Amino acid sequence: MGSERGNRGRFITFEGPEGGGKTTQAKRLIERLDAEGIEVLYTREPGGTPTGEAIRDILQHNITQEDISPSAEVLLFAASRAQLVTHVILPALERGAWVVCDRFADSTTAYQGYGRGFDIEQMIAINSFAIAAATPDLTLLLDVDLEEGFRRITERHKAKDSPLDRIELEARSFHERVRQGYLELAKRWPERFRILDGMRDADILADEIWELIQRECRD
Ligand code: T5A
Repeated sequence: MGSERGNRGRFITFEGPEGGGKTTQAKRLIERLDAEGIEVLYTREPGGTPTGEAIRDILQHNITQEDISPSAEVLLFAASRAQLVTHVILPALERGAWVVCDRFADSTTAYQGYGRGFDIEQMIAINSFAIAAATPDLTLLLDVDLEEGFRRITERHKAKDSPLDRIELEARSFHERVRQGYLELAKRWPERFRILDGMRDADILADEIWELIQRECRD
């Protein structure tokens, strides 16, 4: 994978349903890459730029206190993404740095497409407008069952004394469609998706991800 890309950095995304351990694994991967002396940047969606973080407050914390229409939701996620790609991801990749992104375009296809029921091809077209040349080299899908995922995020919210956010509060059937949707996307793009069992111990997963990175992303 690496040699075709010359000096461009590698772009790795973490995806999956709620509580799969994306942030935990993204941070572990960053530590290992850092220790190898690789310049690497962690970012997340929605967010990662001042505009993106403002959009995150609208989408997750309902700061406008206005009902967000489903189509506005799609476009706000896409706007946050376009900003992140232009100002953060592409400049980093072009100077040879690696980028690890906690959720990216596949989240819109999974959540707004499979979850909300928007046309899948339309979501993919909107994503491709927003991401331009920033297609991930590798997408790590942390698959987890809903009970375990929600047990984890509920505990995390309890520890931080924070409420579940707008999307976490969606019905169980919504989150089940999201999970299945991700598995469909992994079938559609087998060249970049790798499915990992997010139910397993975090240390074991971190080792498995590291092996995968060595095999698939290092020249
Ligand atoms: N969204 C996002 C859309 O609808 N469309 C889009 O286009 C985009 C980009 C973002 C929300 O926005 C939606 C999806 C989301 O609902 P967020 O706050 O950024 O939300 O958070 P998420 O990305 O959803 O992250 P999660 O809350 O799902 O958690 P993670 O990152 O999967 O899990 P993590 O690492 O934070 O771990 C959760 C807890 O579990 C423990 C951790 O210590 C932590 O307490 N844990 C484990 N426990 C046991 N075993 C393991 N293997 C564990 N790994 C982690």
